[in-house]
Amino acid sequence: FGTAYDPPPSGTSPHVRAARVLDANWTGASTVPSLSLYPHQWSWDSAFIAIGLRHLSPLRAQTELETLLAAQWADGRVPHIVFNPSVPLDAYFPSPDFWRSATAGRAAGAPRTVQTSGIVQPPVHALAAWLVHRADPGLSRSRGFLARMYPRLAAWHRYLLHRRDLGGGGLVSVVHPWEQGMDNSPCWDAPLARIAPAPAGSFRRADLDHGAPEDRPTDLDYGRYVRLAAAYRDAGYADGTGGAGGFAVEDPAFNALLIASEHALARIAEELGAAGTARHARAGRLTTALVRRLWDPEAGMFLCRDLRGAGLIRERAVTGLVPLLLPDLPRDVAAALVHTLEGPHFSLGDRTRLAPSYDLLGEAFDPHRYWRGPAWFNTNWLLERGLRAQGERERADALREAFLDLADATGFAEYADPYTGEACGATGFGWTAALALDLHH
Ligand code: 9YW
Repeated sequence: FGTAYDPPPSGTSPHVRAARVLDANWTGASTVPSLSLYPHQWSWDSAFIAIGLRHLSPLRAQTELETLLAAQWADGRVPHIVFNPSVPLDAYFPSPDFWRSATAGRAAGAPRTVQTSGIVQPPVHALAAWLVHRADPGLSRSRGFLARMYPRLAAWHRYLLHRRDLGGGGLVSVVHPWEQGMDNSPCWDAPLARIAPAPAGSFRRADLDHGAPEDRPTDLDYGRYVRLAAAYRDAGYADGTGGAGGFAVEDPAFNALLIASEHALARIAEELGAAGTARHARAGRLTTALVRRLWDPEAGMFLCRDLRGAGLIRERAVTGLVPLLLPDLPRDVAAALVHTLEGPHFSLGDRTRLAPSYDLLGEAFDPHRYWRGPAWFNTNWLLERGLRAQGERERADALREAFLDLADATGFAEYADPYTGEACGATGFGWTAALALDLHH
């Protein structure tokens, strides 16, 4: 932690420094998010990493996604972690012996040859596959990259749309905070409060061997994460009952990424000589559902919906700004999002140089604690893309500059204090380096 990353000798460029992080984290078939904290393959990390890797090695970028999708379950789910069998069990918690994918996930079609978790992460993969293809279409075609990826990506989206519409309103729900990817966001405080935590002594947090406790989720959070994951596992990872553990939330970023990926999948279909029309139309219907179910005009942003509780969760978090990514958002919605991004709650370009993960004025705001305030690089990359999609070129350029400065200055940190830019969490972090490379191009 912190010192684990040796700064390269001076004289190298930020581009070379970012490439070195990705080389160091490459295992031969995929890239770890962090050598110390996260020594396996993570689903949405790999998608972001492939988006950056395509500028260094289109072949490695294709392999990254192929390795992840090779661990797909027969029901279509793409697991949030693919475990590396050569990493000791106690290096990360929860380890394969907690998830027991091969046995507990048998009915859902977990793979036999590789061990995985049983929950999912945001579907950035079709978007990543399309961008990776475009980096070197010749190589992609000669390897049949898209032809092999397409059925898997289609099954992944089918799983989400058919098994995970727990609210019945056309959107996908997450059944665990780890699925949404912003683990301890204050958005989850209310839905998590209903979950009885697993006893503190029943598990051992490997993350605290590598991360400062004040930068990480609390033991109480972890107790609840463990309880929820164990309940889902013990129900055979079945989605029929809808959130076996009592947690079911419709999240703006998760659904916006699905929509962006559905548009990408339409382009992939067209590249393969099929029609993309039905997929574009489905993405349009999802966008309508997103606005209908999660847009809050008063907050000027999207909110999360708690399906087991009181409806919209009145916390402002960066997830609610990510739909900026969607070019077919209604104009007034897009304009309100830009306004909110620059207003007092996120203060982009004024008090903060990168958007914080959570409301600067929120009661739960903490500039160092994980997803409760710090600025993360993946969400800022999405916002940069969103500003560009909405024609906000100058704002996008400014965010791009701030991203590149801070990524390099922090040694490609996992996250940073949104006011001071101080590095938090791990350094030499995969998606930070990868997305910096992407923004260089
Ligand atoms: C965990 C790997 C993952 C990210 C998540 C982030 C964190 C903790 O690290 O999760 O133990 O899975 O919250 O978004 O994918 O970088």
